[in-house]
Amino acid sequence: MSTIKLAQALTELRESLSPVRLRLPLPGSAEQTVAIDSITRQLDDYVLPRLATIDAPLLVVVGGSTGAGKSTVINALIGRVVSVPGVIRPTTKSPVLVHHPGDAHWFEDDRILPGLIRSRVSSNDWHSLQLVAEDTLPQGLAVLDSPDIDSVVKENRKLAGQLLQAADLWLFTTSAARYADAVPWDYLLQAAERSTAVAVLLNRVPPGAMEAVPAHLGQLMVERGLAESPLFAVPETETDEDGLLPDAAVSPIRSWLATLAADEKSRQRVVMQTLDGAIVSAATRAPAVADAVQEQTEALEQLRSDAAKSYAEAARLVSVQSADGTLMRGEVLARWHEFVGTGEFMRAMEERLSWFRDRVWGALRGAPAEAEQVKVAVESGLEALIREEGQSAAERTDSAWRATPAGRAVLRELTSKDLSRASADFPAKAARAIRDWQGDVLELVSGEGMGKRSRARVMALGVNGMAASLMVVVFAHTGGLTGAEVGIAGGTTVVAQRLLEAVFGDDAVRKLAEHAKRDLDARVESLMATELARYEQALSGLSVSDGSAERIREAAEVVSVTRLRGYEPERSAIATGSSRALPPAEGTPAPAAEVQFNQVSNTRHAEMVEAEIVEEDN
Ligand SMILES: Nc1nc2c(ncn2[C@@H]2O[C@H](COP(=O)(O)OP(=O)(O)OP(=O)(O)O)[C@@H](O)[C@H]2O)c(=O)[nH]1
Ligand SMILES: [Mg+2]
Repeated sequence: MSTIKLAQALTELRESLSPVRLRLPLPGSAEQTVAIDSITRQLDDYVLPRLATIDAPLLVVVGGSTGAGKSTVINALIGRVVSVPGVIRPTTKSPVLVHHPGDAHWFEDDRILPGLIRSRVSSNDWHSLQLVAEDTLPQGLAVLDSPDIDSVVKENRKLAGQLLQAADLWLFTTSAARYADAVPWDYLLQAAERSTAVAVLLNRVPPGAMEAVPAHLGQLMVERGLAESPLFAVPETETDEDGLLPDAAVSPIRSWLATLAADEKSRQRVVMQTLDGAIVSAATRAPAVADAVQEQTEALEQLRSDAAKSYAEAARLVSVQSADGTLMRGEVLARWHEFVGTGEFMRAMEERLSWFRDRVWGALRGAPAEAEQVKVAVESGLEALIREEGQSAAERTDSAWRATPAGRAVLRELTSKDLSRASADFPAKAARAIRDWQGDVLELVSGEGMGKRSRARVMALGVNGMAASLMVVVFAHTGGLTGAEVGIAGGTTVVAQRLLEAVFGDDAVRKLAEHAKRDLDARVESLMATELARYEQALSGLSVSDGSAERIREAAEVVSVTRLRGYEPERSAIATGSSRALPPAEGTPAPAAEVQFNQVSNTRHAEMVEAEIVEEDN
């Protein structure tokens, strides 16, 4: 059996889980967060240390509801008060671990339950573990008194769960009044599911109920997968002035535990049963954690892509509308008309190009104020378009996010920001981007106009007029429309085209227009990217690191495979049922399974205990 390889595989599983935080409240993620905590804790508190020190004493954790008599039973087992019982519920807060003095070294360091601070005095602190050396306890056996599992005190509940996960054997204590309560059964079912070694102690059974109640509890145990677990029934008796039960009440449990501790093989089998159950449980629960991690990643990816798509769409719509004539309406068109004059030009252009050129140039010369007006109109038209699309993208992203639980959760967290609207400085940024673009267009035409041929004409027309013309060409001409269509779409906008062609030549105009359009698109895209960054910011810090899900899945798989290879012989001894992990000891009741069919033995046992008590009383 290769415990080293198994320990390595389990350590890798532990490490694959430790950085995982499921930050998006998706359905089931809270459950998986609990699972991560529970698996890592059990690996740290029990599995890894147990695997490394397979010879350490058997740790029996006495768990159960408050008032069930856990502390009382431990005191009776030891024969003196080691854990103070009480009438105030819950009583025990700080766990007490009783061990043989020769076993002290197994518990004084932080081999198991590394989160608890060792102490030799009693305390009420949930972070401390009181160690009590007791030489009446057999070597190789340690008993731990735990707080209540279903406490009103949250820390008690948490600690009790943690302690039970660190146990080799649960001595689950309940009372005749409460043995059918739900919470204890949740624990017992969990134990059955994970093949944790369990013995059940039914305390405070009224004398008249010694037959019916243990039999009923035994039946419940059989039905819930605990047929192999021994069931001890302790009849209701008086405690002495120290709160101690008569010795006879617990002597069957004591002798059973002593037998277990004395027999190396039985002890090993109990350890192996619980240990292996815990390993299997970790390996089988981990894939669901991996699924949850993957769901987180996918949900985040979805949110990211919803936002990215919305803004890509915004940039695309601006790109289309700044090229299909949409902008050549209203103000821009009116100002352009003012700049170039009206229908005259159109007709003239069609008929006599040279005459047209003369007229156009004549009209343009000395009209810088009108060119400036075109520029202003373009500015506000383009700004309105970009603002509208920026706002629509915010609304689209917001509603896409609101449609998923993950998105709603992210938006809920962002109390200080409203992501359903474009950011407050978006209009200002858009205006700046447009002005910058217009600056570029101006540079573009003046750069092109430096050529020998065109220089004089550009000078004559004025750079501003040329720039305005190029913008008009961009808005009306580069969307794949033909000259005729442009004529229909933009009316006199075709004048801009002809004008520029006359100055720079056809080819150059096409290139200039393409360049200017590309430049505009790039500026709009980066504007939208700044807006998109707000959503990416909202998601930052929520992701689980790349490959986490795969790593967990693989680690769990390696644990399963290594366990099967290394544990096969050991397991078959447990699984065959030929030798139960928990052996019956002389003078103890039958396991739960037999209680149901052989109540006599249990009744006999109860009678025997009662008889001894009566004797003691006399
Ligand atoms: N007469 C009698 N009293 C008992 C018996 N078992 C427990 N008690 C009393 O019931 C009360 C609760 O017992 P504890 O031992 O403190 O119970 P516990 O399970 O440790 O409870 P928490 O520490 O709160 O989780 C105490 O007053 C005990 O003296 C019993 O068998 N007979
Ligand atoms: Mg107690």
